Amino acid sequence: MSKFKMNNKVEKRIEELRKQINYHNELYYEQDSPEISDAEYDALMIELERLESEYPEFITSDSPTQRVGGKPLDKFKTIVHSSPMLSLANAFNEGEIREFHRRVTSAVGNSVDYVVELKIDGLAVALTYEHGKFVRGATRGDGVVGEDITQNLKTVRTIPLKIDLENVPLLDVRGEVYIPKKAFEKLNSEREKMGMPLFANPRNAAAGSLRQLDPKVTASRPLDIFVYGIGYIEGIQINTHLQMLEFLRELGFRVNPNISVFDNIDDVIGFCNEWTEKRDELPYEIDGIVIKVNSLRDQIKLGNTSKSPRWAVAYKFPAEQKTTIIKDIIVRVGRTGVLTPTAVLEPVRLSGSTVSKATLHNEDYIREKNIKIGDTVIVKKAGDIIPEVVEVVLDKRKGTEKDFIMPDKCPECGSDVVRFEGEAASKCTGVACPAQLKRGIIHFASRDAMDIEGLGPAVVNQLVEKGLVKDAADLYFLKTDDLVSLERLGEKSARNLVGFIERSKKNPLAKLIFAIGIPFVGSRTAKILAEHFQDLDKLTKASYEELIAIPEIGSKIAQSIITFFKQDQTKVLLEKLKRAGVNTQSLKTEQRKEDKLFYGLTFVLTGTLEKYTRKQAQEIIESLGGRVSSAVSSKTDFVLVGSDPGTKLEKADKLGIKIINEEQFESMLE
Ligand code: 1X8
Repeated sequence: MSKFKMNNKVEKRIEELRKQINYHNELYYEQDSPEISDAEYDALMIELERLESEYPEFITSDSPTQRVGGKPLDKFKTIVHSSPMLSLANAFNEGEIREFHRRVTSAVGNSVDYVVELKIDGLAVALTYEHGKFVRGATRGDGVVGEDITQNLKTVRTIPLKIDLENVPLLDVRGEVYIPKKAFEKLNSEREKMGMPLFANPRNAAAGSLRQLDPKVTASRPLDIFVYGIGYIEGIQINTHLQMLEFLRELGFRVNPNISVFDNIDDVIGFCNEWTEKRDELPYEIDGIVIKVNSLRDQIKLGNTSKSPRWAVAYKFPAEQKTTIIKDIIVRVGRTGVLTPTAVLEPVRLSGSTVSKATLHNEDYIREKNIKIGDTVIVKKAGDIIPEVVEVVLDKRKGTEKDFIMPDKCPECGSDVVRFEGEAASKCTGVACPAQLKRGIIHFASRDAMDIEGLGPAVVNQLVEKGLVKDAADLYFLKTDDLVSLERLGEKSARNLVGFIERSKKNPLAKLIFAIGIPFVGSRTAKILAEHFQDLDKLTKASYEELIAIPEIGSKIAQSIITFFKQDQTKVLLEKLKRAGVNTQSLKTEQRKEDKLFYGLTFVLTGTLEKYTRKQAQEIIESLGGRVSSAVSSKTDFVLVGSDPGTKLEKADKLGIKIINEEQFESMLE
């Protein structure tokens, strides 16, 4: 037999084995009704692995053997999502669901269909398919940039490696990876036997498993997925969210079956109440119900805020509640000088962690809830994170409880405390209050701000107490010797810290804007401001009108920015930061998208390029603000032609579209 014929036979057998294995995978993982024994399944896999190792030319990235193909990584690469992975706004009760409905109907009219789905308590991921092949998978990360966990996601057997969409250049599917309850119990009991630390809950176990650098570890974990949306797709016409889910299901993705469509909000609320009762019957954990406007057209009309879509809301199940005792009420001074009374609690287990403090917000809150020191109270976690007192158990009052009195002097610096007319907050008036300064510096150095490694609370407290740092800019004038004088900081750490501080001078403008601590300006808003103004000086001079004209900046934020930059303290700080050499202008990557070279231009690639792969060319075009489309149309601006071009060239010619070769393309980049 000729070698050619032999190979042909091997290739056929390999294809046959892959088909069989995929078929049995589906029966096993999707339908829960296997037709063959585990041993028979293993035999198919072993034969396929043997053939592929003998004939590596036939290995394809979507072969079932490739699910655990990768080697351990040193760290994850980052991936920019095709569109932001937004989080959902929450509704904690019926009233807030109705409020959401009012906002929706006032924008799109009264006739609205809602799709309601279970909210899976796992980890959000993005799955990217190019021409039907799974090529990349990422965590949500900060919503804009995630971590590349492709190798790990390939080990999740219910994620298809290949889908029937060869003609679609790009599909980005969104879903939630989770561990079923039973599998979680089993995983933890195995870990207990081996003396390994236990996972607190299935969500933590799923997160820990996906963030393994060695995909073999991930492969050993019982991960599963439900997909619920599309971040990006080209060339497919879909009109409703429900159609999108059906489309995904037909492609072979796991879509949760517990979905309903309602044309009125009462039924939506009924669905939420029903699942609040039934959630424990499910084999996996859910933490709420997702309510989405069904029509994609209406979704577009409603749009997004900076954080979340306006066309969806997550109804969160009522939090677990426990009783405990308020042992004391202490006062904490925040970064902006606000005094926050905080309850010191008899420690209690609550929704997966031990709680020993709860915020009491302000004097009015304490009075309204009639809270006294020594009270027995019901606590829960607000938004599932922050411990909060729900109410006092008045039956348990003994008469020995004490009233809380807001101190009239700051507990940290002794300055007067004031409470302005019409405001709930009491504030420390000390301009040099060390508590405010400490919190402010800790914020300045934090991850999303200037990201100065090694500058945690312990170091900051000492720097402030020793008078070495009176504002954030002083950090940049610290010498190694200053730091060596601090407790628990050796020569080497001190030197490193000086290096980390120095390095932070080159941070993008957005980080600096977030770091200086303008009230109500979070990291996301800081990015928007950086992109808009490109220069800190321009931001400091912006007028109220100019600020509110920026999409996503409202009057509260605008006012806060104006007030902040008027203060003398701010002016001194910015002057010092500049003198220290801290970057106050946009880096290239922060350029406004309107200013980018290819903004608004659509490219089509055809033929083989010499200097770049298609992907590289696409990345260059996109990083400069352009778009790459797979098909030539009247909207195409340039067709970039390599050798052996296809029919796209003829079409472009007919439509009179500008055709460029690689050389011309490069000259555009100069
Ligand atoms: C998050 C989740 C969504 C859904 C289910 N579980 C989640 N954790 C769903 O839509 N069925 S949507 C979502 C988000 O948009 N952040």
